[in-house]
Amino acid sequence: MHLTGLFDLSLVGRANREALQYDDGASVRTLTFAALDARAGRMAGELASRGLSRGDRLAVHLPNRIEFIDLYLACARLGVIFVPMNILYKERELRHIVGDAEPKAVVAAVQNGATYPESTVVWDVDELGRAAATREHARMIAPLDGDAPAMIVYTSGTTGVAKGAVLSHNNLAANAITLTTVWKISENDRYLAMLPLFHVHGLGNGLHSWLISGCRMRLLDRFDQRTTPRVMLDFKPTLIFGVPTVYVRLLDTAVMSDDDARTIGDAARLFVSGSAPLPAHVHEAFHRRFGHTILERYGMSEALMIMSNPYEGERQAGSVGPPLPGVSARIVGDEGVVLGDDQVGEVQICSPHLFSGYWGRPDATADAFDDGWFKTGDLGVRASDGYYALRGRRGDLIISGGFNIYPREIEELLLENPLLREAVVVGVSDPVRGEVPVAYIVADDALSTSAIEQSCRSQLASFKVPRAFIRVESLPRTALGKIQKHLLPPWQKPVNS
Ligand code: MCA
Repeated sequence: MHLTGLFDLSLVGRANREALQYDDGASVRTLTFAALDARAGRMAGELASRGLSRGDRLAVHLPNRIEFIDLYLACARLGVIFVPMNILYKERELRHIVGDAEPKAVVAAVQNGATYPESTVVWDVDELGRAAATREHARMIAPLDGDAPAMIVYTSGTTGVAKGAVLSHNNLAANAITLTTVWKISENDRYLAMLPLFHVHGLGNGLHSWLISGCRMRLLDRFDQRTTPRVMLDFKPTLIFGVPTVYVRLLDTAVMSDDDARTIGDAARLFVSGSAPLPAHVHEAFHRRFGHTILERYGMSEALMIMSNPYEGERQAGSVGPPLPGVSARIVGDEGVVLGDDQVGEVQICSPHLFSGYWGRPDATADAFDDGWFKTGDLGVRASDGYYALRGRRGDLIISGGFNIYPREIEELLLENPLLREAVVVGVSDPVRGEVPVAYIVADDALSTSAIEQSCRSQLASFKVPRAFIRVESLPRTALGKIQKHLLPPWQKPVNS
């Protein structure tokens, strides 16, 4: 179905209810669903007048703000394919996405100071918002099939090049209908949106569950340990979606007192964690301090949500639960053999939320599937009770603060420097972010570490910049030349860094 039909359950059906609170820089403003509907209609009119129509792409490079939502709703109405880009991305990363998705324009906050490829049409979000505000509210809804693409989400691969996962209206609808059902999200909820809207977690799960259920949402520009606890005390959310780093931060007694934690816990109904593994000790400590058992679930950009611990029933620490309704899963061994319980293999799935393929990459798409099953690249095991546990990745992937980092991308950048002969990037465990990247390099003495770091900083999103560059004489390799990461000298995080 057309996503707009689902959104209208609230935009039209709950027109006079309070939909959203957000900070416009001067004060906290409240909008009803009718007001949101009108904003979306005006924005759709503005985008159409600028030549956007069904099948065109619009890239959006914005932090969380109201216009992000206007643009998303407007694109869905027009059948324009929405391409969110991580706000932390630098020119190198943006150039690749813009070159690949070929959007008609990029919407950005000019004061972000980001640089886009020369030929890119950039629309300043403030100017666009002002232009939209002068338009009549018209409900322009392009007819389209539910299999039409709604979004292209860029996700890096082991090749180091980000590929665009194409998600359809049907994919996003099925995912959100499932989540609102299994997590019992209703219009009585109060949802705190603090995760970035440019990723599937904040957008595909958060924004969609809000719009379908018609609950009340408080939009924050981001999670900030200094300010978010205050908002939690004021807004009293019942529903919180977080990544493990958020929960680790909330457990810090310097961030929040035990009393405040209890107050927040008493008002809340459900805390969900995803995007990275939640350590069992965080699970337990959170239960002690907030009186809630975090519900851990598993998903990825290509497949949206895959598995979830139950709302009713046992939420097991270290497990991601059974597959969600409609999702079929199997564990496959090295020889392509389907394995039984308690055996570790690759998680493969079929699902109504599964993407149709990578934008313009039939070969990568074909590689990602095995006889219709999507190869997640994650290793997992199913217990006899039907719960799954993840056991790492097949390929290399570092997850830092819930953001995915593919070592290959950083290695390729490092090796562009002729004074640097070899480089390997590994994930080192970190108590707050889960993992952080560290680089081992073989380089000429003439090349200073600070110059290498500076070059990474200017070209990569900050979370991808290695925390340390360790010089080694040579990289330990097998006879076949494969790098033996376990033989690299260990790195100790300096105190206070
Ligand atoms: C982080 N930074 C940001 C933001 N988030 N800057 C601007 N806007 C943001 N939204 C930067 C900071 O500037 C800083 O950069 C660095 O990241 C760490 O920030 P810090 O203040 O120390 O924050 P923190 O307390 O460590 O918390 C970080 C965070 C952030 C807020 C938890 O990591 C985050 O929002 N993660 C969520 C990622 C997410 O939504 N992933 C979903 C992917 P510097 O280092 O330069 O100072 S979707 C997915 O994985 C699948 C589908 C799934 O299953 O969900």
